[in-house]
Amino acid sequence: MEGSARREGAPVTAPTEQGGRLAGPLSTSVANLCRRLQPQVSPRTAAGFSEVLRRLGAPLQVAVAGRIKSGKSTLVNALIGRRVAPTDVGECTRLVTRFQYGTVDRIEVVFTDGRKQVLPFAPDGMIPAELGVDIDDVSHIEAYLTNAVLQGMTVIDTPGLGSLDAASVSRTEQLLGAARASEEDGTDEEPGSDELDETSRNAVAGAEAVLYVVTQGIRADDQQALAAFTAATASREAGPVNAIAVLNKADTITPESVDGSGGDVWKAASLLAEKQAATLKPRVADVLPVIGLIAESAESGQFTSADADALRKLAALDDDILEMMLISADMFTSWECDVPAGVRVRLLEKLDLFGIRHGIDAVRAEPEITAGGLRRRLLDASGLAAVRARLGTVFAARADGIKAAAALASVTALAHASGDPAERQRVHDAIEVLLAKPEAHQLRLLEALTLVASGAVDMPEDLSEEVLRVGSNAELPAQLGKPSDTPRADLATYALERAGWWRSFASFGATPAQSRVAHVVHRAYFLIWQQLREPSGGAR
Ligand SMILES: Nc1nc2c(ncn2[C@@H]2O[C@H](COP(=O)(O)OP(=O)(O)O)[C@@H](O)[C@H]2O)c(=O)[nH]1
Ligand SMILES: [Mg+2]
Repeated sequence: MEGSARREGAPVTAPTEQGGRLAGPLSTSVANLCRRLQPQVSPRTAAGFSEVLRRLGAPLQVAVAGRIKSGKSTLVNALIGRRVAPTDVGECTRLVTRFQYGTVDRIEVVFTDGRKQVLPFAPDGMIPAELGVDIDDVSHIEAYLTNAVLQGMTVIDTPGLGSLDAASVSRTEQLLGAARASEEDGTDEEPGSDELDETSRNAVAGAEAVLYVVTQGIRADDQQALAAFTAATASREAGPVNAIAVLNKADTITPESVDGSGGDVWKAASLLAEKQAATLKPRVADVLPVIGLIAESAESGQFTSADADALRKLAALDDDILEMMLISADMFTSWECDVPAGVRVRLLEKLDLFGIRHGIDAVRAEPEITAGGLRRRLLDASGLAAVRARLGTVFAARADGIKAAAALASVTALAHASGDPAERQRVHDAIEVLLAKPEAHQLRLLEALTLVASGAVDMPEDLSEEVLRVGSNAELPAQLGKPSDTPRADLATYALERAGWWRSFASFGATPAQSRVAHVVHRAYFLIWQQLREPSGGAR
């Protein structure tokens, strides 16, 4: 791309804690577009572009969304590897908290008027559940943590986007927007950002990707909840490109309630997750089962050697007694036994009954197992590794495309908000020029995918599935819907065949809107075919 891509070390934005690195070539071209346009637009739009530039240089913004009590904060802690977000109760669970990378651990309360106040961590290292300030004046909380995970993404914990009442949805949406407006540290280094008005702010506000947390009780209206996320992502639809869903609390599923589970909790969870994926399609590609609570305890140092000792003692009990105790939480804590009731309550809080049983089984299978070994067993049982892997392949690998697309959406929204038709046209033209470049094809594909996934362009089901497959997979065989060990020559033949098919569909079979999508898909197949023809493994 233009030579400036090489010099991306040069500060694109005011220096931030994130270091302002662009995610890749697509982000770089959008950044260049913003910089080129800045002198040609009104000061207010230009200020908006500065915001877009700053955002492009920050890690991917991932919002964790879902109903209240679906276990969002628990999962956030598991992902960060530190129990820092309060769960369950307390006023903090009603606020948006942004977890971002910082060189020193620090929490700030940001007030609606822009004021900030540093907050001490609670003695247990968490964000205090009660803030000691008037919560009605609070916009959101910023948590800067040294945890490495956050170098790759900023995690936004939300109170309850998608909860049933509209008021709480809109509060979350607003907070996500407001959070954006004052997220930067050292604002004064950024000339012009003060000129940002509300409309412009909203135009660049919001998360870029979403981790959607559902539980067993998913209903049709969770579709609505997913749609509600749109407003929080700067009017960009959440689709399979930038949304991942997990079925949390897999441990609480009664396997008997799921046909074909054979009484196995994890099997039941997988079956249920598949069903939910069908309900949530095409907004998410699939749904991964996970046990956030066990993941959190295993990953954040909550599971201690004292807990391991307690599990060992429990493992020594008679089967009959143990079975009785594991019937319910009440039975488990109230039964007479050597392990003090307080210790059992703690175990229950950290692992719940499923985790306790799993731990006991692990001890019985391997009596010499260490506390560390047990912790790893529990982590394995939580399903977190698969979620992490998915975050990596979906979000990390696509951060460039996701960020660039979100930035373009913001740029368009800013131009619209300006109310100046000439300015709007200028921006529009510049975007068209950018999108016409071959290297921007990935952006076009993401756009086409989003149009199809959101239903904005109607496609026969098999075709929309194909668009989703080509657009939302990272590996070539998966893009083509073929097993990963398919010979390259076969893949190439197939890609070429589909390229031809989509080209004729674009010309003959399609509506104008379908035709636009079809051209993009044709080109995608063609590029895949080109890659497959390259002698060495250009596939990755
Ligand atoms: N059994 C079980 N409980 C969980 C799990 N994840 C979270 N919880 C519990 O669910 C409650 C609500 O969790 P929280 O993370 O605060 O939900 P949020 O409102 O979505 O942030 C807490 O008591 C958690 O301990 C899980 O995977 N299994
Ligand atoms: Mg919460």
